[in-house]
Parts: sequence; C-alpha cells; structure tokens
Amino acid sequence: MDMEDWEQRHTEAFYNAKEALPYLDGMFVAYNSNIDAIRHLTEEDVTKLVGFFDEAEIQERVAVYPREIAEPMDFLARLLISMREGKAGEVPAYTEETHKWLKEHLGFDYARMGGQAGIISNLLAQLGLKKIVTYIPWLSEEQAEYFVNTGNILHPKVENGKVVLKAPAEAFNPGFGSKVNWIFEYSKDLNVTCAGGNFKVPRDNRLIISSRPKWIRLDMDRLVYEQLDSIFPVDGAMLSGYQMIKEEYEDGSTYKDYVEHSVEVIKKLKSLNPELRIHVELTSIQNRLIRKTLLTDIVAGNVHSLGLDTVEVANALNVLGYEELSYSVIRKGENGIMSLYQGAVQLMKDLRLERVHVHSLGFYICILAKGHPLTLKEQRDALLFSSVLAAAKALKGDIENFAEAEEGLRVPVSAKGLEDLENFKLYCTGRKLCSPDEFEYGYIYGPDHDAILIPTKVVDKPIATVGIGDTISAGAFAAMLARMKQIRSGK
Ligand code: 8BR
Repeated sequence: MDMEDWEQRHTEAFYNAKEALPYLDGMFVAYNSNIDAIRHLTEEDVTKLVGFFDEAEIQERVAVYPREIAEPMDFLARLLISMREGKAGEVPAYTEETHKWLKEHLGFDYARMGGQAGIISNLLAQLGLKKIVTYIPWLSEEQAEYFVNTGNILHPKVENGKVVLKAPAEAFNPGFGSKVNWIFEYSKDLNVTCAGGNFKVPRDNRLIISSRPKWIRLDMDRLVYEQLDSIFPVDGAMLSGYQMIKEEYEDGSTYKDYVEHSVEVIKKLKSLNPELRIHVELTSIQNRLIRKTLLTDIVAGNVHSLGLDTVEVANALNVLGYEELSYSVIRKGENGIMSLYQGAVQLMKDLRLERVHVHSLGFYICILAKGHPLTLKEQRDALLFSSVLAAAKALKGDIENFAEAEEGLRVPVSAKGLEDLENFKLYCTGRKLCSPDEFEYGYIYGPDHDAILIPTKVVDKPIATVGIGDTISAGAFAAMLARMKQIRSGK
C-alpha cells in the first residue's frame, strides 16, 4: 500500500464529506451522557489523601481490594493499587458520598462532557449538522451546561402533555441530580509513601470512578415515546449507553423490561421513517448477561450498523460462543488482524447487520453486507473522513468547528497501520477475497459480504484519547448517510 495514495485519498474524502454533510436533515442521538471531572494527581495530593486516614486501615482495605466505592477509603485503596501497578482501573460508585467527599477534600482540575451520546452530540453539532436531537433520560441542569452552544442541539421536553424540542439548557429536569465520573490521572515515577512502605509509580495511567446513581434508568419517557414523530425529520439514529442496564432493580424491574422498551423505541423510529438507519456504538460491558442480551436482543435484526474497537470485537465474540476466535483477536500476534476480520464478518452475519465498523490504532475495517447502499469508494470516503476527525481530536482534544477538523489532514497516515494491513494482503489475495490491485484500494469482495480496509492517521503524541472511538464511529456514520442523501437529491 502506498502512503502517498492514502494521504491523497484522505484529503479528497474529507472535502467530499464536507460537501455532503449539509444534505442531512438531522441525527437522533441517545442515551448516555455524564460529566467527566478530571484531576491530575501530584505527590502532595497523594500524601494529603493518605493523611486523612489511618495507615494500618488503608493497608487492610488495599488487601480487601474493594470492587465498588462505597466510601472514601475504598477510593484511596483502589488508587494505591492502580498506582502501584501503573494499571488503569474503573470502579463503580453507587452512592454520592465519595463524590461529595472528593469535591470537598480534593476538587478537580477541569470537567468536560462524557458519555458516548454526549460526546457524539457535541461532535456532530460542531461539525455543523442542521439538527441533532439528543435524548438523555437523566438530563440535569448541570449536565445540560456541557452541551455545546451551537444552536443545533435540541432535546425533547414535555410541556402540558405535548413534546417540544428545546435547547438542552431549557429541556433539563430540575429534579435530577448529575452523573459525575472522576478521572484521576497520575504520572510515571511519582513517589508514594504509605504505612511505612514506599513505591514508585511504574507508568502513566488513570483510575476512573464511574458514578452509577440508583435512579438512572436507560429508558424513554412514555410521552416522548408516544410522540416520537416530533423529533423528525432525521436521517439516522446513533444509540449507545446500553451498558447502564442492570440485571435487577430495587423496584423489582429487571433488564428484560428495559431491553423490551429499547427495542420498542428502535421499532418505532423505523416505522416513522423506513429509510432511517440506526447505529449502535458499543463499549466494554463487564456483565456477560447484559453484553449478550444487548447483542442478541437489541442489536440483532433491529439495527443496521455497529461501531466498536478490537477488544469489544473479542468480547462480543466471546459471549456469542466464538471463544477460540475471541482469544485469537485478543492475543493479536501474527493472526490478529485475520481473526479480527473473520470476527467482524461473523458479527455482521450473526447479528444480521448491514455494516460493522471496527476501529483500531492505525487502521479501520468495515464489513458491509451485500446490497449496502453505496459504492465501495463512497464507503471508503466515509471511513477516511472519520480518520481525519480522529486525528484532529487526538491533536486538539476537541473539534470546535469544521476548520479544526481540517487540521487533522496535517497528521500523517500511520506507517505501522500500513504495515499491519500489508501483512494481511496475502491472506486476502490467497483466499481470492480481492486481487492485489483491489487490495491497494482497500476493497474486498467476499462471497457473502464486501469490506473496506484503510490505514488511518495517527497522532504521535495525542493530547487525549478519550472519545476518539465515538468520534470515529459518528463521523463515518454521518458521512455515509450524508452521501446517501446527496445521491438521492441527484448530486
Ligand atoms: P476506543 O476508545 O473505543 O477504544 O477507541 C479509541 C480509538 O481511538 C482507537 O481505536 C484508535 O483508532 C483511536 N486512536 C487512539 Br486510542 N489514539 C490515537 C491517536 N493518537 N491518533 C489517532 N487515533 C487514535
């Protein structure tokens, strides 16, 4: 694969998408958003935190290895464990106690929009889409402040029994609290002294405390559901946040209730506009039952498109009964990319999808069912556009407008990504999935599917990597829909 060709194709695809996006009427985005509170920890911070507790008790708590944050001591124990090993951690908190304690005793450096639906809404708004209708079942006043003020994000609000679309700042429910996730970042070589012991942090990493307030429900207000026609016209829906569904709730309801409602929403969206395409953005789901149910009951046969990273491909395959393939994806190694490809094809088939977009560092793979709506060149353009967005996001942390997105074009295509794909060439040509020439274009013609493989732009020293996966999926999905609309209008 030739680097120069791919640079050129990125540029062309970016401007093609820029021309096509204004053809979109709008996008519906639901369900999850939260506030990310970020705090970079110094040595003094850690000493101060340790000083709040009895050191022998800290030691005991570290040995217990708390799996949830019920009180501040649990937080400190998990922080010390994460720092000692330099290993990322994510621990749930079901009560607000630790949140309040952290606000009083430590505070955060800055806060930003978190959660897939929140990140996707802001991105599409900043790219200038005509209309984004966002639905967050737990939209609070504080959360509403984190939506960008571009005027094109609207949220359903019930007024006198009637659903109207308003800016998030006018659509929140005053009775709701906020879901705040704390992200504690720390650097390599930081010295930690606790209970007479001493260690040096082996690498940069972070501990996340994800807030799971009991009142959170992945559900749609009944009136909003009944008057769902009020969100139209929209061309697509991007749905995420299903990981919030719990097996059981204190009020006796179970995951089955929420799964059923979620499917009703999808069916109603499709009945209101049969042309509408629906994308689900996956993230890691620890609970295997919920992960499997999401795939087999919500995604399969109901939605068109799935976006996920390589670890999520492995996790999905694992609950669907493809353990060997799943391990082979995780192990990476020589067969990693082949297994990833086979795995993505399997997901397309088992879940009856039109499109599976897998993003990895340096390349993306998109599997397409035969009969998908665009040419492979057009599908490739949509992916290349999202690669530019990912580069802009890694470069700047946030893409405030189209001009900032354009800066992603300056980032070079990853040599490592090209090399990984090159290693895959023999597999593809050997199995007659494509000729060597077709491979150079990134096109694959399988017996029961087509596929696109592209090397992508990767920023050497990214400012941040949070939200890049969501940016990639949203950018590619929006660009694909926009091209479909453009064609329909005769351009
Ligand atoms: P997830 O958060 O869903 O894992 O997605 C992260 C994605 O961000 C990766 O799949 C990769 O494509 C992209 N990415 C990362 Br991580 N670092 C990047 C970088 N420095 N430049 C461009 N893309 C990056």
